[in-house]
Order: sequence, then C-alpha cells, then structure tokens
Amino acid sequence: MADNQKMWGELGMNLEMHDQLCAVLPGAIGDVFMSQENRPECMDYFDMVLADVHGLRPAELVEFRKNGGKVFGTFCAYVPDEVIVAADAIATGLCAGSQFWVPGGERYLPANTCPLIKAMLGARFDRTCPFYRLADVYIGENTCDGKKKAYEILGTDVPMHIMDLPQMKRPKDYLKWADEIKDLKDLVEKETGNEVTAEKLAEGIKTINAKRAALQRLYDERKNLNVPISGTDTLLISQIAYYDDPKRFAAMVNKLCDELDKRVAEGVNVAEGKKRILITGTPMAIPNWKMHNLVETSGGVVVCEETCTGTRYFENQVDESGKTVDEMIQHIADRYMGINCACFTPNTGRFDDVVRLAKEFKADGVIDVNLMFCQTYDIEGRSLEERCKAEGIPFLGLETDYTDNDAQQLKTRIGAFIEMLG
Ligand code: BJ8
Repeated sequence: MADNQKMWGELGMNLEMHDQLCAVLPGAIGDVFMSQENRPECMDYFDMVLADVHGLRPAELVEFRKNGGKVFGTFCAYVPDEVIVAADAIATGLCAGSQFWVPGGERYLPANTCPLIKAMLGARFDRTCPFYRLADVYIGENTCDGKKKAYEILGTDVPMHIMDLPQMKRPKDYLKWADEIKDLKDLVEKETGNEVTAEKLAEGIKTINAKRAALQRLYDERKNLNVPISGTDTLLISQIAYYDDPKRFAAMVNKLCDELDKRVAEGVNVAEGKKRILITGTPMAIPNWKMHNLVETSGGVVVCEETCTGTRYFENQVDESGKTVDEMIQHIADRYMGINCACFTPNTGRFDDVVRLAKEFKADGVIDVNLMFCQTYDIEGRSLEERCKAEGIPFLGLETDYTDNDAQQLKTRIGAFIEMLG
C-alpha cells in the first residue's frame, strides 16, 4: 500500500480524493463477492486483482512504460486489441463504472448524460484513476453521441485518436472499418516505433483469439443446469478482461474452467432452485455489479450477459488464415463488425443474439438493463421486448444509474419478475 501511495503520487493523482475511493472498495467487495457461498477456489486470482485494482496492474504498466513501452486506453468493444498487442504495446480498458466519478464528470457534461460517460470524464479530470494517468494515448470511437462529444473534452487533456466506426453493416462499411483499423495500426507504429509486421499481427490475433476462447469456455460452463459459478463472479472476470495481461488472463480463466469442469461433473450448483436470467443491455464497467447483485439476492442467477462486458466482447473469432497485413486487418474488421451495438442501424442482429443465447443458456427470463440517458439502447429496448414476447421469452426492461437510490425499487421489481417466472 505504501508503494502504491508512492506510485499514485508520482502519477500525479489526487491522493486525498483517491483515498476516499479506496476506503469504500473493501466494503463493496465484502458485500458483493465474499458474501456469496461456495465460490470456486480459482476466483482467488480475480479477487486478488480486484482487491488491489489500482495497484497491481498499474504497477506493471508503470514498469512497462519505464522500459519505453506505450499504453493505449480504450473505451469500446469495437477497438481491436490485436493491432496494439502486435506493436508490443498494451491496451487497457478505461470504461468507468463508479458513481464516485460521476460528480467530477458533471462539471464538464450535462447532468442528463449517461453515467458511464460522466464517470469517464470524472476519472480523468479528478485524477483518481491510475489507468487514466498511465495511458499514453486514448483511442476513442464514433459510437453514441455522448461518447463522441466527451472525447472532444478528454482530447483537451490527453492525446486522443478517434476511430470512425460505421453505423451500418453494408459491405462498404466492413471495408471502411478495415481502413480505420489501418489508421490505428499507423498510429501505434508511430507511437511505439515498432512495425506491425504480418508475423507480429498474426501473433496478436492468436493471443486475443485465445483470450476470447477462454471466455467462451467460461460462458459455456454456465449453460449447465447445475450452475458452477455465479453471474456476479463471471461479471468480475469479464470486467478484468479489459485490462489484464491477455495471456495471463486466458491462462487464469482456463484454470478456473478446469475447476468448473470438475464442479459440473460433481453436480455442484451455486444456484439451487434459482431462476436463470439472461441480462442484456449497456455495458457494466468495473465496479458496477449492481444489477447482478440485485438479481442474485432476489431468487435469480445470471447465466449469461448479452453486453459488451459479456458475449459481445468475445463471441466470434478473427479468421487466422490471413497472410498479409491487409488480409489480416480485413479479417479483424469482419470479426469486430459482427458485434451488435445499438449505435448501429438496423441492429436486429442483437435481437437474434438475445433469443439464441436465451435458448442456449436455458434462461427463464431476460432482463434488459440500460444506463439512464442511453438513448440508443433505451429506444431499442421496445423492439427487443416485442421480439422476446413473440418468442415466448419473459422480459423485464429496467433503467438505472450508478447510485443506490433506486436499489430497493429495483429489487422489488426484479423479485416480482422472478416470482412470476414460477
Ligand atoms: S460497442 S455498447 S462499448 S458503444 S456510453 S452507448 S451506455 S450512452 S458504452 Fe458501448 Fe462500444 Fe456499443 Fe459496447 Fe449508451 Fe452510455 Fe453511450 Fe454506452
């Protein structure tokens, strides 16, 4: 901890304010994670990463930068880590999931902005997140209007590169995204001084594919009728995926899955008698565990997340058959364009995914959870509800923010929904 204080000081963080954030974390971890019964032993690694979330990984990034390495901060599941890794650089997710950062963001943004965006700005401008201090360049993307405009404000304080994400999925849009990925490659080459050769890019693709495969394996475990791991624990793993070292992360997830294989064989079930819930909607950035905690303390178990901190992050692999850098970049673009975000029109692929996943994971019901003021997901929720109802899938739509003000009300609604599932 003393070392952490020194590191945070050297990173120019607001130590006094940051102490306030650190003070609440152990309580939150205890309430949300340690109160669960019969957790897999291999959660130890992820618990450790969480307990020292602003110490362990940041210390590695500090060391990496001392040796000349470059760190790129990202905010969206569409930004391909493959290209960054191929330049021997590190990609780290910067999405922010704490109410602690929201007031800081409100100094720069209208109050009726999505809390994820407000927290992003608060984390940067309050100087209370080491990851925001450690990223040399931020990679933004044209997705929703709020993020797009917030990046302009972040860009006044930190080097910012924006990727122009198409908002439709026509053949020319796939080519356009490949072109944007080429620009990203040029940027990381320039920043790092390292060339992204075909060999390096092939290696980067393999590394990130292996990470995705490990997450797919973890999710497959949850398809069992005996659920070997809670949704809350799985969400934590998905959140850590955005900033841990990809090779180590994949190894730790696979180790956990070995344990889960055994638990499944032995009939261990962490959710005896609970209703299986699929959550869909906006991402849940660390430390946002609110909805999972509410569902799993109200008679439900979350068996799948159709979100960017869930299946959208890891489903589908990059085709590894590319020989040239251009071919590989097109394959990367093709994989990422397969993500179904509400920023796209039309986005019926997401409805197909929700229905497919609800069946695969044997969900009793779907809860669509959207962050307040996220227009695209909010508007899309109506059509998603119609589709689920047409398929005979019970559906509940909820809107929330990062505060606990609505927790009791949400718990009542979730409890009633789960009871209705019979
Ligand atoms: S691919 S979901 S990570 S844009 S910030 S859209 S909640 S108003 S995060 Fe996203 Fe990429 Fe899409 Fe995924 Fe709404 Fe808030 Fe915007 Fe958000």
